[in-house]
Amino acid sequence: MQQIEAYKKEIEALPVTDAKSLEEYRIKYLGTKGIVKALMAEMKNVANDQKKAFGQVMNEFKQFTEAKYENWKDIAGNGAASAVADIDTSLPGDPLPLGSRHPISLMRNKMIEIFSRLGFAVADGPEIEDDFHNFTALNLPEHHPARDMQDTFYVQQNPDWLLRTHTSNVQIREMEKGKLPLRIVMPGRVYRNETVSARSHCFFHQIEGLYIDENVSFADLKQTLYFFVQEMYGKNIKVRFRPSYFPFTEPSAEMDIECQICHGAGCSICKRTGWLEILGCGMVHPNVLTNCNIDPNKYTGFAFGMGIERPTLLKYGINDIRLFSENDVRFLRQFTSAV
Ligand code: 2NL
Repeated sequence: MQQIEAYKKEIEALPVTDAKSLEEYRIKYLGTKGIVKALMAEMKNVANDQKKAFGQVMNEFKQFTEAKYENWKDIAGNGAASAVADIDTSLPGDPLPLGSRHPISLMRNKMIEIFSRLGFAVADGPEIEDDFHNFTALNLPEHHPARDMQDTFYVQQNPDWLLRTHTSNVQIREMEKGKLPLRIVMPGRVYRNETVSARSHCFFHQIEGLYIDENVSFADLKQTLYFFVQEMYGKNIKVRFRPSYFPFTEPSAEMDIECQICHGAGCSICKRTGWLEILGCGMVHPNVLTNCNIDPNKYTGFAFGMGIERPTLLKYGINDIRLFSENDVRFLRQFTSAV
């Protein structure tokens, strides 16, 4: 019994820290030729009247050595050592869950990518804008319906501030910098005070383009936009330009593509016309150039603007514009992609 007490003291002082010292401990105390087994074998030499007391001390010692072993195995030894040995580093790692790109971002990135191949850089600007950069500089006179309170969200504390109604404010700011020539696209979010429905929202996305240099012509405008839709919808796409009006361009036009649903036959999507309107464009109005300190006798330029939501709805067969901003993961997960 004194011997058992001595063993206990020895065990308490043991520096078991790694797999090797743990294994040495196991063999010495718990192995088939170990101390516990040897003490058990002593039982037969113990006098009958002491067997019970010795048995109790013996059992307690056995439990003590086993508990120590389990405890050490958890902290120091076996866990770490065998975990290292069990890892096959040649196996591929656990896959990380991929997020998904928003469909509006997918469409916007594709548009940017096409224009970047033509040398257009991406420009960005504020969504809260002053009246000058959103309206006045763009040749929008004060009585113009686009400035009506019904369409525009104004900032209550300062009626000169508003949420931009198009991304043209960025073009104005770029022109103001005075570095020409300029060849840029402006993607971004814009705001209109409209009733929210399946077809329209009070905020949406737009991409506008601007090219200003000496001798930029309407032919350059047409060929640039024709290249864009060919890259977007395929080489055989049919297009048409219709005369139109915008205060900031003269002349102005709208470009239609052959309806992607009925291929010109006429359906509910194209309102039986066979054509889909996809963008507005024109030669930058001389007043706009003058407002930005650019000499309209030396420089000309073209500009265009298109919405991103509508072609995205068409491309993915989505029937409600509100899905874009509801953050429903069942909707968003359908666009999982590495791009
Ligand atoms: C549309 C039409 C357009 C522009 C945007 C523009 C900007 C400046 C000067 C001249 Cl700074 N033009 N932008 C020009 C024509 C059409 O957008 O229907 N957008 C959705």
